[in-house]
Amino acid sequence: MRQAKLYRYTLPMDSGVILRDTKLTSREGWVVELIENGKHALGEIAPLPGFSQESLQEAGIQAQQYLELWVKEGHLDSDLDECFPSVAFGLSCAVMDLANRLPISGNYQAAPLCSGDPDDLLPILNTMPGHKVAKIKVGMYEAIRDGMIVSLFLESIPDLTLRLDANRAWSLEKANKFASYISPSLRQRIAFIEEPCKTPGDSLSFAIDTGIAIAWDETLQEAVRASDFSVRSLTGVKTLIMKPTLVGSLEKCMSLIEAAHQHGIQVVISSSLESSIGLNHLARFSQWQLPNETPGLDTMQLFAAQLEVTWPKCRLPVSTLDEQTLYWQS
Ligand code: OSB
Ligand code: MG
Repeated sequence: MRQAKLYRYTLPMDSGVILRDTKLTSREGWVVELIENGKHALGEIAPLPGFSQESLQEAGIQAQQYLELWVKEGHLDSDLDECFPSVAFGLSCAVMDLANRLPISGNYQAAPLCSGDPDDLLPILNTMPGHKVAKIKVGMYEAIRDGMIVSLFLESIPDLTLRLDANRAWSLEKANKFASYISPSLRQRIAFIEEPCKTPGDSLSFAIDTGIAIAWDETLQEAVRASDFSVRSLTGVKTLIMKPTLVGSLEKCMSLIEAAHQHGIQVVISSSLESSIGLNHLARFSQWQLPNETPGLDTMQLFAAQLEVTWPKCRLPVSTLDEQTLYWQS
């Protein structure tokens, strides 16, 4: 006996979440539920506005087609990665979980994300056990101010490692200006800066000129959309930021991770603002495939509610799937 359900959810966001210049007041997406022989598994399909190419509606229609096939045949016949990335991700999570192929234990160790006032980070860092690593968004204010803040953090907390994310904000000149405020002896405690410059070429020049390691986020997303993509084209960086909702199925993510490691590139699993359902799958996937890498999943704090399952230590109210819209069921 097989059954499938497709829920459509809407969750309120914390006030002031800005995504590519647009305020995000709520997050919308789909949750698939697979039921077979009394066992249930969930998967989240949540295209991210401004990042995903597919719309919420397109993803839902495609998900329903694949679910109809699954109920009839018991498997997802064709190659999942012919689906939209968000659909391939969500369906693969549900299918893998149902088959007990996605190990239960997750990596919930967070690199606390600071996108506003860096002073908010200090109390969090002071209570962090073990290795201190945090992520700061830069490029939103003056490059000089960013440089001074990063330098201050590294100087005042000697066991701190920082991940930075500039989201392609700077010209090569501005990026170098930023770096000039960070003394060379502090630079190796910047684990990486994601996409410092407007173009990948300038980001590579920045890395060579400053000795600060860089990571691809947007560049990886653009590359996987191309049909003739190869990880070889991404060399020159230390790290790839992998957001599975924007990449595709867990199987596709695994083959990319393997190819990246063969080229000596690290991979960090990161969120695309999934609800607590997708976020838990990402934590489990990261622990399974990248047991020594802290994932970039500190995004529950951007929401005003969790969905159906809880995220460790998160005190936000939990909205159940019953409270959401059951859009389709077999
Ligand atoms: O700027 O990298 C981004 C989440 C959704 C959309 C864009 C971004 C993010 C994150 C996720 O930063 C958290 C992380 O990568 O640590
Ligand atoms: Mg980024």
